[in-house]
Amino acid sequence: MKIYETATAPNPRRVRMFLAEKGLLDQVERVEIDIAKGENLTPEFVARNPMKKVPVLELDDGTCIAETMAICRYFEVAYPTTPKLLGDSAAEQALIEQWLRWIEFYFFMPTGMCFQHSTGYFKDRMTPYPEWGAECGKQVSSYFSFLDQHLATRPYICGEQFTAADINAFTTVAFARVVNIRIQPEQQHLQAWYDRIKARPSASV
Ligand SMILES: N[C@@H](CCC(=O)N[C@@H](CS)C(=O)NCC(=O)O)C(=O)O
Repeated sequence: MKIYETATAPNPRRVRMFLAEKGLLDQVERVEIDIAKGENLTPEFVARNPMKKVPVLELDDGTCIAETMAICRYFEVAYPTTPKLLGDSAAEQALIEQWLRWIEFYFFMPTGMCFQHSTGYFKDRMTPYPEWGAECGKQVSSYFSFLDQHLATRPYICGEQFTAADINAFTTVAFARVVNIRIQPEQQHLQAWYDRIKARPSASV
């Protein structure tokens, strides 16, 4: 199996953390794609993912799976004896899914938009609107406050257990540093949670 990914990009990091938590990192060969140079726009890459984004998982039979959570789900189902990160019971699975969607739509997306529109990183392939970037940055800052309150009464996003929701929120908080949005000194619950996740070996892969 191969994973086409970019070491510095947040979505591939989510997959790497997920694999590390499951002890599966050595099951995949990593192929570095330089998205700044547009290596994700080549015909070879587009044949693997017509959306032109990393990460992409390529199975040994040539099947290509794009989308971070689709890739994570593949590993959750294909390796059932590894630690479960997407829940067990119907209610657990649904609640984790709810959080994954909240984090993706209301936290990760605005962070990505803030990055793209305020830095112009992809200006060779899109038109940046700095005002939209600033607006998205405000949404990111309010999500930091929301998470700080949420984490006041539980150690992990979904309660007592570490899940994929923690991976997605953690990688988003880390990514927000590139647009200068950081945990504020008064956000002690968020900071304690962040430090807890950062101490896990999977946070360094
Ligand atoms: N919804 C996709 C998003 C993937 C994505 O946006 N990847 C970024 C890197 S984090 C990318 O490939 N950007 C290259 C580009 O936009 O040209 C997922 O969850 O995997």
